[in-house]
Amino acid sequence: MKFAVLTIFPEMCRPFFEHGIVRRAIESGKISASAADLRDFTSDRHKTTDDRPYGGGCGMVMKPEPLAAAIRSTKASAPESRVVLMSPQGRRFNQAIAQEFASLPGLIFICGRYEGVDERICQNFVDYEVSIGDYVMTGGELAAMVVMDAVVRLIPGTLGGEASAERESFSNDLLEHGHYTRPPVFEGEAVPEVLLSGHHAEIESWRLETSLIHTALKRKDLLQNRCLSSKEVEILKRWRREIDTLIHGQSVCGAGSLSGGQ
Ligand code: 4GY
Repeated sequence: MKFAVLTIFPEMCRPFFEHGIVRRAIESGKISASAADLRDFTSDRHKTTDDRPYGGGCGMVMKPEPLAAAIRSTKASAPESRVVLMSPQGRRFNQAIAQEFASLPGLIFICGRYEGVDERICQNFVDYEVSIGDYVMTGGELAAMVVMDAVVRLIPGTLGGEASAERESFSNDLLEHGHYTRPPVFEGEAVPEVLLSGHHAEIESWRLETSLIHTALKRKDLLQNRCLSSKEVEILKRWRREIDTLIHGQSVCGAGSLSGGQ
């Protein structure tokens, strides 16, 4: 995977390339990453990358020529790369898009600043317009780093050590189960006993159960967009029975306990 970021602030990306999993992925040759300065693709002596909007109004627009030149220059050494524009108007980024991106040979990120990028670039040079959420930042650089970060860990061999990205949150559309490490008791809170038991099958079912219940409580929408396995249906029914028992126990104490004291 070849990542290229086109920006007027290439220095913003360097620390990201120089730490952690991303750095290791570069060192091991699993990915390459570069940040090109759009000013290097200007032809006037002031190295102008922005200009006033046609039709008037406040703010500035990124000029098309430096962007087009930078995209063409990057594609010359990575002709298979796709161009991604980071913008609040794009398709909302998620794990499925991260998977799709991870299978591509290269990504070229266009990072807008000011009021945005000349529409002719958006229409004629861009393959994907992607948003990381419904808010407006001062530039697309952080958004590009968010996308690269989610993509890099899906490239085989980049996570190193343990079983891989497959096992965890969102690969099965459930939230992660809780994680615990030493000490066994921290500020009066003990680690769930099953995790100390060494029973791998029981540990796995505890993990599935907590994942499912956390998802049901915090992100119902994730379950609604997904088929449940028979094991998962089983777990949810058991919880329903337990909650029913709890409610029944309350109602026999008197009608007032169910009405919430109003
Ligand atoms: N949200 N998701 C985002 C963003 C900055 C003005 C256009 C976002 O992806 N990018 O807020 N980008 C804006 C700044 C020009 C891009």
